[in-house]
Amino acid sequence: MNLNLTTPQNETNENPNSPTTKTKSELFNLGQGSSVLYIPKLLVYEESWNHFHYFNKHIPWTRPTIKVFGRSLLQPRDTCYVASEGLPELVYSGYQPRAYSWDEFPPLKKLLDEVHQALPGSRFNSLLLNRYKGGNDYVGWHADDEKLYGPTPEIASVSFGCEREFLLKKRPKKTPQAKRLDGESPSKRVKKSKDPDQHTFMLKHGSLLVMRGYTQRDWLHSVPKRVKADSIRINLTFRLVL
Ligand SMILES: O=C(O)CCC(=O)C(=O)O
Repeated sequence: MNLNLTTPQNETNENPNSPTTKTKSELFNLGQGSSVLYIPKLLVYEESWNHFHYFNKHIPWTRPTIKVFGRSLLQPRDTCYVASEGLPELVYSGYQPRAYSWDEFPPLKKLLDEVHQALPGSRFNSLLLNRYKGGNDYVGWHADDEKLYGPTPEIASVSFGCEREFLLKKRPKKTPQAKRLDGESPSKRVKKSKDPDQHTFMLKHGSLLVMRGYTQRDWLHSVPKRVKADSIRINLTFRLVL
C-alpha cells in the first residue's frame, strides 16, 4: 500500500505534573476545517496493559448482527457501548446497542478523566468499545456522522494491544452519505490506495487519536484487515451525545 502520512504541525504539551500521561502530540491539518490530533503516549506502557487486561476480561463484549446495504452480517469485531444516563439511544447499521453505565467499570471512569485532562474543554458522555481479535477483524470505511453527535463532533480514540493501521480517506464528492461499509470487499479497499487524499496512522498501544471539525462530514475512516495482526487490539472511542 502506498498511502501518505500527513505532515504534522508539531505541538508539544508535556505535562510534568502527571505521573501517567505524556501528552506530546502532533496535529494534522486535513484542510477545510478537518483535523486529527495524535498523542502517541497518552498512557505509559504498563498502565496501558493494565487497562487492556481489565477491558479484555470485564467488558461484556458482543458480536452483533448488523445490516449493511440490506444484507445481515456478523459485525467483524466485538463491541460494547457505555453511556451516561438519559441520552438518546444510539442506533447504527440497524443495531441498537444496550447502554451500560460508567459505574459498572471503574477503570473506564479513570480513563475518561485522563482523556478529559489531555483534551482541555472536552466533555465526553458516551463510549463505543471495539475488540479486534486478530487481523481478520476490522471496521470498514465509515464516518461517525450520526445526528446525535452534531455537525462537528470531537471523537477521541484510545488504542490498546496490537498496533493496527487507521486509514482516513476523503469522501467522494456528490455521492450519497457513506454508510458503515463493514461488508466492503478487500479488493475495493486496495484499489483506492493511491488516492492523495488518504492518510494512515499506526495506532500504538496507549495512544490517543482525536478527529475534529468536519472530519466526520468530509472524511471516512477504517481499520482494515491485516493478516499480520495476530493479537488482540482494544479500541475505545469517546464521544459527546448532544
Ligand atoms: O478501532 C478504531 O480505531 C476505529 C473504531 C471506529 O472507527 C468506530 O468505532 O467507529
